[in-house]
Amino acid sequence: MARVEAEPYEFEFDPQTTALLMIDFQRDFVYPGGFGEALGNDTSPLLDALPPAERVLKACREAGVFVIHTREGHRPDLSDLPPAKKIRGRGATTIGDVGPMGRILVRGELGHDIVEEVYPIDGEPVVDKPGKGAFYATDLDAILKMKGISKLVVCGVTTEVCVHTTVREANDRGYDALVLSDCVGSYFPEFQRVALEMIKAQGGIFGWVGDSERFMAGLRAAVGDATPAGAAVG
Ligand code: C5J
Repeated sequence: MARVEAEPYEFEFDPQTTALLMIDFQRDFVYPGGFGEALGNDTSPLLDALPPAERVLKACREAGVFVIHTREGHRPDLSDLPPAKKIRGRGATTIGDVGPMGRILVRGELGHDIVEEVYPIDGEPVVDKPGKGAFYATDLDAILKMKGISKLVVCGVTTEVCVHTTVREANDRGYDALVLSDCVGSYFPEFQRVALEMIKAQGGIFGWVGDSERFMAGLRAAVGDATPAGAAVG
């Protein structure tokens, strides 16, 4: 059993029944030129989450923790795009329109895919989701159940939107989720802070909040590792 210092209290997990959930680390959100920027946002806070998330991903792969990725996006014919989502924001460029990295949030386009830093490898399922929550209209729950997963360690973007929605959905389905504060990113620092506060409030009403270093220390202690404590993995 691994133990991670976290808030509101220690997060305990068995690496065999835990999954690392990497939420929507897509070019459309993280890089300039995508959907995030089309909505008027500065994407740099999301870029900051990438190096720690990359270290956690590497540590989980080395420890044999099951890794699963998600992408938000829609079919090329936009048949799964609610009209309300298409027009929300009244932007000049919206989902399905052509942007600098192809059609925005459309499956198969460059901008829709996951950034190189945390790109999936063989054996890591990628779940395509049309909504904010990763459980809505996807087979994520079925995959986790088949794997015997009961706990989630969560990285991704954006903190108060797809990460928060997914953690809430996971909580209602009986999963325990640990969100790593430095591995999630928001365009708005205030939303980042409050979103994390909300997860761990009231005794962990939606889950736990930790960080990459404390998580990797707990993982190392459980599975054994030649890497000295405190040293960066990777
Ligand atoms: C947003 C997401 N922010 N992945 N999507 O529209 O959080």
